[in-house]
Formats: sequence, C-alpha cells, structure tokens
Amino acid sequence: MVLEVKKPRPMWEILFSTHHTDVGLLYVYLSLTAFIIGGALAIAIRTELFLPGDAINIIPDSNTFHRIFTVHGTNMLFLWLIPFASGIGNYLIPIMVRYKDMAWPKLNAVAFWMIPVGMALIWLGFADTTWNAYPPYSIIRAPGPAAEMWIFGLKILGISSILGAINFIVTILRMKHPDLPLMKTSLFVWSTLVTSLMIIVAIPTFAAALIMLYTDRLGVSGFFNPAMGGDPIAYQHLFWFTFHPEVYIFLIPAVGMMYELIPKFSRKPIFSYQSGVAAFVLLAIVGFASWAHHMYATGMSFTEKTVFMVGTLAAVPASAMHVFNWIATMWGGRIKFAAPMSFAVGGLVLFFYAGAGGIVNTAMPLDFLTHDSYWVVGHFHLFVMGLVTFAFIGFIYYMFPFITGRMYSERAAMVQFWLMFVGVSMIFLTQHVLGLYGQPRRVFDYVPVQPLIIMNQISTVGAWITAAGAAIFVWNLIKSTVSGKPAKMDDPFAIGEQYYDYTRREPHH
Ligand code: HEM
Ligand SMILES: [Cu+2]
Repeated sequence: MVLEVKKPRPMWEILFSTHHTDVGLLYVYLSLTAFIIGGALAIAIRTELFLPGDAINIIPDSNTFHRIFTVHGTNMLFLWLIPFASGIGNYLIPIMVRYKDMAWPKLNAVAFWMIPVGMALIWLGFADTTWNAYPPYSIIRAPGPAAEMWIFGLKILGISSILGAINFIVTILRMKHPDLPLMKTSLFVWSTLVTSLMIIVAIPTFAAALIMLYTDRLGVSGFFNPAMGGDPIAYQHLFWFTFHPEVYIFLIPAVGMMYELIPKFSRKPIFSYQSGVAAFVLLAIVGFASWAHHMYATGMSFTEKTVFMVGTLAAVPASAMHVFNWIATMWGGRIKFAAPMSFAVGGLVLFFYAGAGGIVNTAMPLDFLTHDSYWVVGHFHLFVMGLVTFAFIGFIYYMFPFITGRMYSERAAMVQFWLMFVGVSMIFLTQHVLGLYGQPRRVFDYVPVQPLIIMNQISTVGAWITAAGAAIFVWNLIKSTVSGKPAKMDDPFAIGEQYYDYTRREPHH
C-alpha cells in the first residue's frame, strides 16, 4: 500500500485485485467500517439506559432495542474482530513466511467478497434473535425474513472463515520458505496458524446447527422444537461447542499482535518464544473442553458441571503464560510508550480484569449469581473491547507508517488512548457491579432505584468518552493518510528494530 498511496491506482484495480496486501487492506477497511457503525448502535443502547423509564427515547420500544443489540453483537464479533484479524493476516503472513502471496490468491479474494454479502444480510435483516439465536424463540417467534437473513448471513460468514483458514494453513505450512523453520517464524504466524486450525474444527458444528434452525423455522423439522419432540438445550450445546472455542478465535490473533508489539517497543527479545508457542497450542486444545460453562443453569448434572468447570480452569494457565511472557519481556526493557505500546499495555491490564471475572463465572456456584446478568456483558466486553480491540488499534498505529508512508499524530493517538482506557474501564467494570445488584442483561429498562441508576449512568458516560476516543481515531487515520508527515521508513518509531520488509511487493498476478 505504500506504493498505492505514493502512486495512486484506480479503485477498480484494488477492488478486483487478488494480491494479498490489497485483499488484506480491503478486509481492514471493511472491518473498521463495521467497528464504527457497530459502535454507533452501542452508543444508542447506552444512551437509552442513561435513565430508567421513558425519560430518554432514543430507541422507541423494546423490540427495536432487541434488534439493535442483536445487530450490534453480531456485527462486532463477525464483521469487526474476525475480518480485521484476517486482514492483518493476509497482509503479513506471506511476508512473514517469505512467499509471494497467499497459497490460493483467487480463493482468498472470494473469501473476502463473501463478507460484504453476509454483512448486507445481517444489516438489512436487522434480526432480533440475539447473537445466540437460542430456540425456541428463534424458531417459533422471531419474525422473518430478518431471522432467515441472520441465519444465512452467518452461514456465509462461516464459509468465508473456513476458506480463509484453509488458505492460511496451506500458506504457512506448505508455502513457507524452506530456509525458515516453523519454530523461527513470528509468534503472529503461530497465532494465525492456531486460529485457523480452531476455525476448521469449531465452525462446522454451528454451520450444522444453523441449517437445523432454518428447517425448524420452516416447520419441516423439530430438532429444537419441544412441541415436536425436539430439545432446545441441544442447540445450546451445538452453539457453544463452536462459540467457546470461537472466543479464543477472537482472542488469539490479538495475542499474536501483542507478541509483535511488546518486544519491539521494549527493545528486548521475547522472554520465551517456546512458551508462547506452547501456550497457543494449549489454549487451542483446552478451548474445546469448556463449552458447557455457558450452560450451568440449564439443569446439567453435578458431574457434568464439574467436568466443564475443570475444563475451563485448564485454560487459565495458558492465558497466564502469555501475560507472564509479556511482563517478563517488558521487565528491564527500554520501553517506548508510543501509541502502539500504550494500547498493548492498556489491553494487558483490561485482559487481567477480564480473566479474573472469567474465573468467577467458571466457579459454578458463583456463576449462578452472575449468569445472564449484566456481569456477563462486562466480562466478555473486557476481552473483546478491552484486550482484543486495544491490541487491534495498537497494531493499526504500528502498521500505519508502513502502509501509508506517513506518520499518524502521536499526540492525538495518546489522547485517544487515555479516553478509551478510562471510558472502557468505566463502562465494563461498572457493569460487573450492576450484575451483582441484579440487573439482567438485554433489558430495555430497569427498576428506578439506586444504585442501579447511578451505575448505569457511569457506564453510559464511559461509553460517550470511549466514543470521543473513537472519533479522534477515525479523524487521525483519515487526516494522517492524507497529510501526515512522511515517515522515516527504515525505523518510523525510532526503536532500532529490524522490521519485516512490509513494503515489499511481488508483481501482480
Ligand atoms: C480466562 C479466560 C476465560 C474464562 C475463565 C471465561 C469464563 C466464562 C464463563 C464461565 C462464562 C459464562 C458466564 C455465564 O453466562 O454465566 C463466560 C461468558 C462469556 N465469555 Fe468468557 N471466559 C474467559 C475468556 C473469554 C474470552 C477470551 C472471551 C472472548 C474473547 C470470552 C467471551 C465470553 C463471552 C462472549 C461470554 C458470554 C456468553 C453469553 O452470551 O452468555 N471469555 N466466560
Ligand atoms: Cu466460554
């Protein structure tokens, strides 16, 4: 893209390109767009909840409210987190494994172009199923064609992920330069490899569940319909068999990015490369042994619950290994707190809180207090908005000079960092407390008593502060792309690091 910005190319050439850097950037642009419009829905939700009752009427009724948080959640997970990680993977993996492109460039472009189709179905349908689409509501009551559009949107996004994952695996394992052993590749390569393998194992189960949901809606089957002898809880097993591993699919690419940022900006090698690899592999395996921790309240036997509790706890050491590795890498380093590093460290702090809350959920007796309460909303957002989004934003700033040949405004980026760090902490730490005070998740209104009112207000003000940070972010990216100072390309952050040749460009196919 350095070349693109310096020598602009016609739009159609980029749109029809199969070159990995072009496709990678298309993913990044699309996912950033999704992040911004999904964020607008979040602001609507939080603004509505600033006061109980009808005092604020930004969302007219509870049906619309359900549609808004359904599309917000679906959009953020499947159109922001997943495509952004694929975009950076597309851009960097061929460079990191020293091959000219992805293994199958055309398939790669096809996988990308499925995403706008899925996106259109999800946004135009505006379903109210929640991102879990639990039956019986999703099969008996949820209005069509919105629910059908949601089902097919997710189907298409799932197929796109699988195609992308196959391409990554083949590129990394088969196209890697023969002089480059796998154990010498960047930990970001490992993170992409592990994520791709998890996608291939996890997604088909949900893909099957989606078809079953669809035929149940048509009334020709009753897999999950109690009136036809079906079992709605069976859906939850299929759903979480895919989506607990999927939370690691969201997480691991961000962890890979942290491994790129932290050593560079600490000006020290990674403390332990091997333990990073080991923790990735471990997380990928144990990630498949914990899905039913989302279902403690469904009447499973004590033995079953215990098995899943232990399975979940097994993942904690793997996450902790990453955190120790990052801290040990920073320890004694000459840390440069430029924006990429600030977002990495901020993400690390939020990750720590998130993990602590996760352990409470995992302890099955305590989960009866937190389950389906606002606590859960706070918990998973500390991961997805905390660690994952922070690592992504840090990584965007890190790649910015290599992609555009220009420097972003460091001061604006740091203002953004502090707004977002304070804002995100205010929103989601408070939501844990709201949950403990008994506010359920997914409600359009709440009982007008203290401390619910004040807690909701803190959470909402945090959301506005975060939005101000996001606005600065967008402004910084656009303004700096157009008129930022030219970057010193050999070492834009003055950290004396050996960079990959990000500007390398093989001839077009
Ligand atoms: C130390 C790691 C983690 C532990 C121990 C943990 C544990 C849990 C548990 C037990 C629940 C169920 C709460 C309930 O509904 O009652 C839960 C919910 C959730 N977790 Fe985590 N989690 C961890 C990491 C993550 C990560 C990395 C992500 C995402 C990147 C994540 C995303 C979610 C989501 C989305 C839910 C809500 C599911 C729902 O809709 O009910 N978790 N977590
Ligand atoms: Cu889970």
